[in-house]
Amino acid sequence: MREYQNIFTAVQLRGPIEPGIPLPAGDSPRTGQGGVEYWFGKIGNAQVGPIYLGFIGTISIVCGTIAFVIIGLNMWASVGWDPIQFVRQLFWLALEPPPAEYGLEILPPLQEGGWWLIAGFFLTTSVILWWVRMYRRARALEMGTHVAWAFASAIFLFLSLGFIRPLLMGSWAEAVPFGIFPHLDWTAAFSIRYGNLYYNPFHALSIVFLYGSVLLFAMHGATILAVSRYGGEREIEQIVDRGTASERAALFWRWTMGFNATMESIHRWAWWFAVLTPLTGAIGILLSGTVVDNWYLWGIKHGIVPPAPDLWPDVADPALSGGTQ
Ligand code: 07D
Repeated sequence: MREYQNIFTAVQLRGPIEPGIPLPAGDSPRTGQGGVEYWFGKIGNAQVGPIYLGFIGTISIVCGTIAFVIIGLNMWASVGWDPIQFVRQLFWLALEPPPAEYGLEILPPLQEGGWWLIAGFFLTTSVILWWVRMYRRARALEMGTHVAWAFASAIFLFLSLGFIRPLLMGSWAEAVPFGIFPHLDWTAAFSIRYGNLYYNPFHALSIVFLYGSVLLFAMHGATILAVSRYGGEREIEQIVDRGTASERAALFWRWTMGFNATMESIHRWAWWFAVLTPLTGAIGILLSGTVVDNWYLWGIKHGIVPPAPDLWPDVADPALSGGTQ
């Protein structure tokens, strides 16, 4: 059967394994020799590995595994070490941060948040070391460090939620619990505690960039697929060429919406939207409870929210009598 081939639907050639460029002097060697895997070839490159783990990568994985195991064992202990209940209730189980009375104590009792702090320490170390590894691998390949800086933006939100804001509020109890539904419940409780997060303009901005990222991703992915019959997936060479798939793709957008990003600028659009999602989100989180105590009342004060009495004149909103913002 004849089958149309481009780089997306590549014929899986079986050549010698490509090890990558020589490593700088003093770098740890790559792990494994690499091999070819048919099913990976269906969704990406058929060659898997060799992977560069190095010292930092190995320590990062060790720390991540320690965090994962501490969280898992605490959850298992919380159902009396019953393996069936562990599996049945897994999505509901939690490892909670210390209660408010411990403030920012370095090591509260293990069963009262101590384990949460230890797991948090190892998880944070793991995430930061993974960042260092991404930065260093990019430098070793003489690339830009854009991936590392985008990752840093996500790490900033992660640290704002679990470390910086609790420090500002003076209590670990402010941080997010580990657990699937427990962390979702935490977001709902946080939203209610601060008077509805929808009225936090930085939460709104974060959603704009999140949804914007989705839109850009769909537009760019679809455009490149649509011109792949003209070799559109060879995006970068095509930036500088005339009469290419890229030019046709640009023309499509100029015809349909009057404006087109360039092959280069579309990737800047995507990078900035993705980066600004957690960055604006982190600002919103850091302002909640530190600068603004109630986003709903803040919204009324700044003319964003119509005050409830206008809508229901006979109902007195209790929040309006005691709130601070
Ligand atoms: C979370 C941080 C980086 C993560 C890193 C990874 C590991 C894994 C593994 C232990 C993603 C580290 C972790 C390696 C560990 C093991 C095994 C990035 C993260 C580095 N909201 N909301 C956002 C919407 C509502 C609430 C952002 C929509 C309600 C809270 C985003 C809706 C309530 C917070 C967003 C909606 C509420 C958010 C996240 C709709 C109650 C945040 C952006 C349609 C449910 C976070 C300012 C992101 C934030 C956040 C979207 C509704 C609460 C834009 C679409 C009203 C408390 N919400 N939300 O990139 O930044 O996350 O808020 O209703 O903290 Mg929201």
